[in-house]
Amino acid sequence: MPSPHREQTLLPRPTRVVARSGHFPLDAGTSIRTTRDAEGAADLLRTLLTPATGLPLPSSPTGAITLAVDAGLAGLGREGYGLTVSRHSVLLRAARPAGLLRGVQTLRQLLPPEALAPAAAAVRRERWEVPCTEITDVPRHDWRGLMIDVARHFHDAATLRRHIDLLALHKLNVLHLHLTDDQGWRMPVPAFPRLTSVGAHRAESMVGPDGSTRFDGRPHGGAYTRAELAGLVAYAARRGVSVVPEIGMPGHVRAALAAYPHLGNHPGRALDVWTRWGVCDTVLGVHGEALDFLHAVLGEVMDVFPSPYVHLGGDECPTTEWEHSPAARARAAAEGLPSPAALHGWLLGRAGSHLLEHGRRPVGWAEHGTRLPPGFTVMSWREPAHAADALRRGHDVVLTHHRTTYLDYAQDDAPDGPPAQPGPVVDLRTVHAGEPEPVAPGTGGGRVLGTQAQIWTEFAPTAADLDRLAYPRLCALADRAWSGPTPWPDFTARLSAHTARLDVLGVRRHPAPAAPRT
Ligand code: TNX
Repeated sequence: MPSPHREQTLLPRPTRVVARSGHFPLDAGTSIRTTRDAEGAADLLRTLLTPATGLPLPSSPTGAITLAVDAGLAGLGREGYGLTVSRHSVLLRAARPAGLLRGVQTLRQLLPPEALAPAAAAVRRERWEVPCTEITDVPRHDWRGLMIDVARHFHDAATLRRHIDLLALHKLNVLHLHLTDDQGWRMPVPAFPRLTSVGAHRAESMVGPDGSTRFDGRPHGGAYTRAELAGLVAYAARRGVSVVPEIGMPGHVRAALAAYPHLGNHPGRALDVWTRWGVCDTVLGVHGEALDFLHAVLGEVMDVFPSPYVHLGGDECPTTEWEHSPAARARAAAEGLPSPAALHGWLLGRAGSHLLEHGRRPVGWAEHGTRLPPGFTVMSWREPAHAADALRRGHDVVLTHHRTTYLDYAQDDAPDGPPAQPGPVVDLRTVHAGEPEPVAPGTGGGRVLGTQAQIWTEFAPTAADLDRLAYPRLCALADRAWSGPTPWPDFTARLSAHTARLDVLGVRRHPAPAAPRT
């Protein structure tokens, strides 16, 4: 017997749900009718349901399931949708194709959890029942994402595709890939082949946090091919997920400098791909060759990733090397900068302008004591005050405060828990509560685009680690990002039903208690 209350288990919570009596039967005879621009959503529905249910769900002009793009529904925005399930028909409508992709996930969650099974675990039934309901659903935020750091530990394309599927299930729409860091460079750039032949491999890894003196003694490495990245972008697009690439600069570039030492501030000095965690002193040079390098890398990034946003890092950039380099000091003076430290903003400004000239938008991490150049979208990770400050200065903001969105922090204080980034405990309830949203100042100010979770992977070498860190905390972030604040008991009730979906999908989740904390 299907649960009569399945519409109460939807995660994220829809804006408005009216339960009706009865069920729509889904069986071998059910077909899908589409209007123009709705074929992608029909394909996704089949991709998701056919392997588990065995139902072919062919397209037909008389299908009982209608998927319709109707520009007249502009009030639903880019991703909103309306879903009406009655005894004889299902009508899913949206103003834009992206809205239909969200509605398809809702329709999937209205089925029993077994309907999410992979083909190998398929349960064959003659008929599946969708409870009758009327749903209108519009997201609170446009940017609802997850960052995965594939630099500290490489995670292959198959693992990322799985995460894209899970993001889509939760109506998240951004996969931010942290592709480069001191410990590894994961994206090939044809003009600079050593970035991956050398920069993608390190000799060993530090065991334990920054400052630890223990190493694992094992090499580590990996890089994507261009075809894999292009495939990932297409796979994500079919599910309504945008892949936002991050190429970190001017700090966090040691892997690139190990491959090409002349791009740094000490051309003759050989560097290794870093084997430690923490903040490294090595930063990019500010000479012509370094700028040419950035242009080549960003050109390739823009070729592979159609995302309107490209992340340029900008975090944790020590300025000592520039202060001691005659060439950098000369550059600072020639540019009229008050000090070599100001080269940080200058270099980001140059890279950001290059993106803007090509119709893309630069994104950066907010840092203490330095401001991102105009035109940057700001990720405020250190302090909530950075978000409010950036908004006032006209930047759009993505809320990424470490205390509520860093999923590399431990999720409970169990003394024998798996190794985690030292820091505050970020438990399920903390993620669900989030940080109070800053109020955008209105005219002339920026906009809060949304929020995203971060998985830094110093302590997450395996695919199972990613699952455990992301789930169920990412469910809480998704709920907040799509629905806005929801009451904790309401969230936990929906999560405990939703957990059955995660289990059918084989998610190796953290066994977080779904019951309210006392
Ligand atoms: C800070 S957040 C970093 C990362 C680390 C992370 C560990 C940010 C922009 N930089 O480089 O991986 O802390 O939690």
